[in-house]
Amino acid sequence: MVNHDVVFVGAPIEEGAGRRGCVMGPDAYRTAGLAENLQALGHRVTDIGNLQPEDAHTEKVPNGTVKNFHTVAGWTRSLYKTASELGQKAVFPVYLGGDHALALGTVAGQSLAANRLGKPLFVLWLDAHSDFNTFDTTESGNLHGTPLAFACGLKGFDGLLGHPLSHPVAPRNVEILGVRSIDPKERELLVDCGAGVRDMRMIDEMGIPALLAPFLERVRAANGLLHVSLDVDFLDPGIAPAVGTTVPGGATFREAHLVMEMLHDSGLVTSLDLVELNPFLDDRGMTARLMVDLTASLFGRRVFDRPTRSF
Ligand SMILES: [Mn+2]
Repeated sequence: MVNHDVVFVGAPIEEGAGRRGCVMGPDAYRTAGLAENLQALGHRVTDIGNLQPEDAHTEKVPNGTVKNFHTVAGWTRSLYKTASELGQKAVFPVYLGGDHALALGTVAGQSLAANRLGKPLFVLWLDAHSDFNTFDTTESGNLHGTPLAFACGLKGFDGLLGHPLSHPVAPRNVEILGVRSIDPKERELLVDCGAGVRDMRMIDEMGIPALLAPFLERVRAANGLLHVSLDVDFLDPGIAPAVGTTVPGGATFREAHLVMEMLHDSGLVTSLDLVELNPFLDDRGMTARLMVDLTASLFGRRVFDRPTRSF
């Protein structure tokens, strides 16, 4: 098994979500033993602590619907800078969220880094939502519903970075898996841009391997880098209640672990977001522990490695 130099980047942003609590996410992962679990698998872990948002308060607010624009823009800039630096090093960054607005910075930064390394970036978006709204289409104004559209270079994100996005992700390199809630306007944007969308019905009818294996094969054939963005609401709320945007009918325990084990087997994943964990809504840490277990599967843990434990 490949041993990675894993770097934890805490991003306690909660201003992109509609309710408070994601600020506690990074520390919940630490408390649930994320570092210890990866170290037990032979990986080296460095936790650089929590980032701070840059100051973006002079930017013009794009419209009256968008919420907490200056704070989210500040986080986007600091995460973009960190991700573009880490993405060029021989390390495996794990971004501890924080709500999904953190991916405004991480995906764009990893994409810039991939370009500098001369490789295409692919993105696997594990989420109940497609997060493909723009500042113009968002109805809630919560910017955690926009990062994938921004990363793909859609227009209407002026002022977020302070400069145009130089290296967007090619939409055909994006695969959204597990989706079961899309707004009408973002559906149009998604269809137009050509990103891969695999909804829960497809998982029901075809199963995870038939959907995920062809995507991984495309990443491999292109000698690409793969960024995985794991939203807690990808999972069924019955096993993962600690998220502010639950949608019934999510991925089961077994489906989610299968995704992670296939990702590990592929050896293709180079960076990871863990987002939308809201510990304030958790039930005795069960969601934080599940996210830690899923991450351990992504880093190579097998059933054989798991000590039996009672629940
Ligand atoms: Mn999301």
